[in-house]
Amino acid sequence: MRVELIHPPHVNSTDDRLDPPLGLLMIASHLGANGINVGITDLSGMVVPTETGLEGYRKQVADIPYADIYGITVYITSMKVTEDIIRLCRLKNPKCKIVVGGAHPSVRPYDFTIADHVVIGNGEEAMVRIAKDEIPITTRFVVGKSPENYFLFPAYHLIEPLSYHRKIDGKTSLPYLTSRGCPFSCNFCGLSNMHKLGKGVVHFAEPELVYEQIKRMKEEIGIDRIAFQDDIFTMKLDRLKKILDLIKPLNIRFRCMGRAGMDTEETYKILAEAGCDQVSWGIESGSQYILDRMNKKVTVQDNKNVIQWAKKYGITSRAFFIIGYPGETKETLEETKRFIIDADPDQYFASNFVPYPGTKCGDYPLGFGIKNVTKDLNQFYQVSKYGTGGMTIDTEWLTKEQFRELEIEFRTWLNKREFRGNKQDYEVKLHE
Ligand code: B12
Ligand code: SF4
Repeated sequence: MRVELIHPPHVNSTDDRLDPPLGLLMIASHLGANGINVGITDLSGMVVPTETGLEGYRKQVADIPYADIYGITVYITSMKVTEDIIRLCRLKNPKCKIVVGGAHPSVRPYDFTIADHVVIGNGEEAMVRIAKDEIPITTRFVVGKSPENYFLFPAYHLIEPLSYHRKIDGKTSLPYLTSRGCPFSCNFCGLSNMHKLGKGVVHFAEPELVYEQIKRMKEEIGIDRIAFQDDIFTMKLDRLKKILDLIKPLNIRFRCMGRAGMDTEETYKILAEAGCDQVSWGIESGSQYILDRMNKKVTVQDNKNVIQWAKKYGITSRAFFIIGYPGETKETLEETKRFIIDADPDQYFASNFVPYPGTKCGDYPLGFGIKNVTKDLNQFYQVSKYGTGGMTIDTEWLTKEQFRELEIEFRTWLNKREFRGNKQDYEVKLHE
């Protein structure tokens, strides 16, 4: 019995080989722990020749090994590519079972008539049951249950860590998680719905386990740069202190995500002392009206505070913004500009608002003043390959065209700003 887990390429991404697919690494470690022979094929970094269709892919995926079960991770924007990959897997082994899971199948399982099983939620436990033949082939939708341990050591040995592009302070990094879940429920985000952990439920790894695993990453893989992928790494100050005290002697450099309104100045002091290179936050907007409409549970001042604290302790501050959220107008975008001038984050990233299925905005668009959403899921990306805007939508406040005009003006203004601190290669190109 051989299971092959596949990460499809992402056509519209600026660089789709930044990070290895952590979800598949977690599933693979559970399969391995259950004695199942598993491999990972990561097709990221491939230019997909859409013009040549299936023939084009055929050459590129010829290397996918023969397997009895293929498990594919699917983001909304990789639906089309996934369908092609599934056809090729069936050519490789006509008797294979196809399983899909991840962000999009978890919230829109009915979109996947082409797969044998669609896993909804976290995939570790479900994939083991499928591989052990405990799920009848007639059961198409499999709801993932909580695994006994959310924090097995990810199966990094199945990938080539140095082939990925994300660098922290000049050296290749690996993604790693110390918690699963987020207690908030912002209207544009589908996380709690996607992972089926239950509203507001968060699972935490013990600080000692985090220390042991990071030590392993250093000793066994030679990696001393970690991209903490937790939605909010800084969530509980006491726990954070314990983790940082333990890992400090390992001399790693890392980046993570913080949370305005929750973090204190002390958070940034202890992060800096432990080797933190960069913190990012979903700042989203400089307008309190927009933040409230998003159910972000944060004030403009909270957002400003975290940026100032990070800068005070020498940590690169990276602010993510969403533009075009329903309610956005020329005036609210001006407020965001004023916020950026005032708070002056070192780095910034603006994504166009996208009403993803599984989020409150995506599932109840009319309630949010969103109109005429396209059915073409390939359009659901936030930033295009060239760093310019992705999808635009009509809202009660702005038409697509009006928004695009404001967006171009905003991006032109933003791109003239200094972009400080360590950069990824694609960012060097975008900001040169
Ligand atoms: C890191 C990250 C990235 C990274 C790296 C992605 C990678 N190589 O893995 C980068 C920056 C490249 C990225 C890019 C994009 N991302 Co992103 N990303 C994330 C983030 C923050 C963490 C992902 C992660 O590692 N989670 C931890 C692991 C353990 O969870 P997981 O991946 O979901 O996997 C679990 C389950 O989903 C399931 N599962 C996953 N795959 C499979 C497969 C099978 C067979 C089974 C059975 C189960 C299963 O089991 C896993 C283990 O429990 C998430 C938000 C989040 N917190 O999840 C957004 C998120 C996944 N991204 C999102 C989006 C929209 C994008 C982009 C389209 C953005 C854009 N350009 O417009 C691109 C698309 C990239 C692509 N490959 O298609 C959305 C997805 C929405 C959707 N419905 O599809 C999310 C949810 C953020 C959000 N709320 O908007 N992303
Ligand atoms: S946007 Fe961030 S804070 Fe809000 S629900 Fe999603 S992960 Fe949590």
